[in-house]
Amino acid sequence: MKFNKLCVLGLGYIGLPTAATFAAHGLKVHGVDINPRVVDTLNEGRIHIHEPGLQTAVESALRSGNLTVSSSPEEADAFIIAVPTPFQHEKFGDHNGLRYKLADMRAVTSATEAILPVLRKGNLVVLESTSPPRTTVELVAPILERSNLQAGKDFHLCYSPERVLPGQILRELVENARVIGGITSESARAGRDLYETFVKGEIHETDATTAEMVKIMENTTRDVNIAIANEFARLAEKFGVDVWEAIRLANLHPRINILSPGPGVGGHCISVDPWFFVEAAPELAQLISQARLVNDAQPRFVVEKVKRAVGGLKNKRIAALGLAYKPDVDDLRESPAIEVVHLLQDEGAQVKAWEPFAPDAKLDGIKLANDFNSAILDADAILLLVNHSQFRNINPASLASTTSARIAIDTVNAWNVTEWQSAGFVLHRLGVNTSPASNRHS
Ligand code: SAJ
Repeated sequence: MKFNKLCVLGLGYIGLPTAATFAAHGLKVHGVDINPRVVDTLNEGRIHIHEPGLQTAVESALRSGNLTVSSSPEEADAFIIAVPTPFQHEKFGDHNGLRYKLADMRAVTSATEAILPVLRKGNLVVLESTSPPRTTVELVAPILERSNLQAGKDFHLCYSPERVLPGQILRELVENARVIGGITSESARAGRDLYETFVKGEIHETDATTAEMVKIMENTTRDVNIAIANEFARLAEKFGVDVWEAIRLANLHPRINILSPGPGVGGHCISVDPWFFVEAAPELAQLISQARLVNDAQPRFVVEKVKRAVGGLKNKRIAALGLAYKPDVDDLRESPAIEVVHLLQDEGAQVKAWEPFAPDAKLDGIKLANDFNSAILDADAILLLVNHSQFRNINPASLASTTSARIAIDTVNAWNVTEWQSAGFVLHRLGVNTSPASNRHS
């Protein structure tokens, strides 16, 4: 199938890079976002998110005339839906006392409805948003069929998950393998024809529900693996072991690859997607829900550690470094670092937070420091929550003269104990408890 014009609904972390990449490969792309601020920003040639290389890619797509942006869809050969599927914040499910989160599918529903007036015979529609199993068949197809066109017969319909890593989106969009699930094999074939425009990785055709499950399985596996790393950190603290050293040694085994503990699991993917399985089949997703609970409890574990390190939290001044959900990105969604700050404040600590990638972020109940120096100046303790390169590269010897703090707490294994100690700091690390008696035989 040949495509000349594409309409991309949702111009966020996935939709915008996808739109720009298709435009760079010669397609006419019309990008749609319901947020007028996003549309205005793009039409002024700027972007509203931080992603390496994206500003340049979008600028040249706009300049070439291949990319246009507005708030409503236009007729096209193909439509890609790349809108968020967060979880609901007010409503929860319940299974034998297990409170689980529910997917909020409103954006997928309204984006699909927005296509209806412009859907034509022979079109291809692709859902990219991570969605609970059977969404393409049971939610998207019935909405599109209100057009009196039949999915799989009059138009093609696919589910194709995005699997790119924030921070490396433009490269991974092109290089990663891609799974394309069609509601018929002809639909999958049409999906392949579209993505072959730029995808250099292998393209695998399958059915739509398998493709949905593949995506959630990937992120669930990562979540479970991080949960066990976090549990190892807790166990290591109990036994007086350095978890980072233990993980390093265990990972020398050819079939073991333990991930890194940290302050918890955030972002809009891994902390959300496993709940889609739990919601769909709570009685079957027991390990999955337990892993979610372990990771969600990690900010509390960090706060207890800080409390011990500084001797109680009431009125203690804590400089919290990093609020993003992971290193070197500006994305604050579902960030465990933010949860840590809230919990510290609930216990009476005075927190000055600093996030270099989002210095102007507006966060409910959290006051951001004006800059790094004012965050640390009169602190009692410095708490590292995100392994941003610029924090990892801090020189403790120079830092010592710019802060009153002599206690530092590292939750991401970024700082070297010897260097920090020589600079006059007591460094506490997640997954390491220096107080139990030495484990070494003398
Ligand atoms: N984290 C740890 N320890 C680790 C690795 C990560 O605590 O060893 C934490 C991070 O700090 C962060 C969270 O987990 O808070 C998630 O970060 P991530 O880098 O693992 O993943 P995301 O959410 O940025 O991107 C994931 C990727 N999925 C997989 O690696 C299976 C990406 O490929 C997907 O495209 C993306 O989800 C998505 O959009 O679903």
